[in-house]
Amino acid sequence: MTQMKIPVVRNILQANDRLADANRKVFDGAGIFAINLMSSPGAGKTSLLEKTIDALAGRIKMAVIEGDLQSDFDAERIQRKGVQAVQINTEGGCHLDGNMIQMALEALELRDVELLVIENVGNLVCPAEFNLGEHEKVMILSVTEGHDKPLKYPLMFQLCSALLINKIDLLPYTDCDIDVIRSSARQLNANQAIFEISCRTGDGLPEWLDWLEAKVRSSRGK
Ligand SMILES: Nc1nc2c(ncn2[C@@H]2O[C@H](COP(=O)(O)OP(=O)(O)OP(=O)(O)O)[C@@H](O)[C@H]2O)c(=O)[nH]1
Ligand SMILES: [Mg+2]
Repeated sequence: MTQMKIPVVRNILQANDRLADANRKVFDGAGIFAINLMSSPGAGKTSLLEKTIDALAGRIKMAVIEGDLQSDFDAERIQRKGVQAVQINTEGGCHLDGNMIQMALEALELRDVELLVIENVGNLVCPAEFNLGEHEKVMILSVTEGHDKPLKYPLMFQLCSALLINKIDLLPYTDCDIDVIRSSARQLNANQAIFEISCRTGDGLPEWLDWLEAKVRSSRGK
């Protein structure tokens, strides 16, 4: 039997990087600071956005792209806060990619927007592999997920410039050791900013907001 040569698409990620570069040009051209917000399902991404929107109201104009397999629940939550939101449904896809963001940008009014947050699909693995053109990757780990997660799922921790440890109000009910999360995360990424927060009580949010505001302002100064 003669064997047919099988064509192999070698680098999906390379093609994605080209789209991400194009998105970055759009962000930079419009003076927008863009964040790719990632975590496991339910760690608190939309809750953090709701708190952040309230805190920055009147100071920084925001827009949000929401990524989910199905539903527009999260985009509705953002719109209820008075912020422009576009929902991407990946219909089974476990992460957002550059092409999806390119399409979502067409549906947004970018004028005057200073901060764009892209809430990725809830997943601790694949979203980290796909650049979207963002300026910073930010992640949340909630204490209910366990302190072993940085070393079990290292890539996201390696790539994110900020790690928010959320749901610290639940610490008394878990066996989570935050010092273990901190030291493992440091081992993976020595320069990462780490915040201990509760979106329920508001603890730790001022430090996160200072970090975020400083990033937006310094990107505008460039
Ligand atoms: N106790 C407690 N619950 C929280 C906290 N932050 C978020 N939650 C709850 O956790 C659940 C999930 O929060 P979401 O903000 O929807 O999480 P998400 O990461 O956006 O979820 P997906 O988009 O589905 O991946 C909700 O019931 C929130 O009320 C917190 O700091 N403490
Ligand atoms: Mg959400």
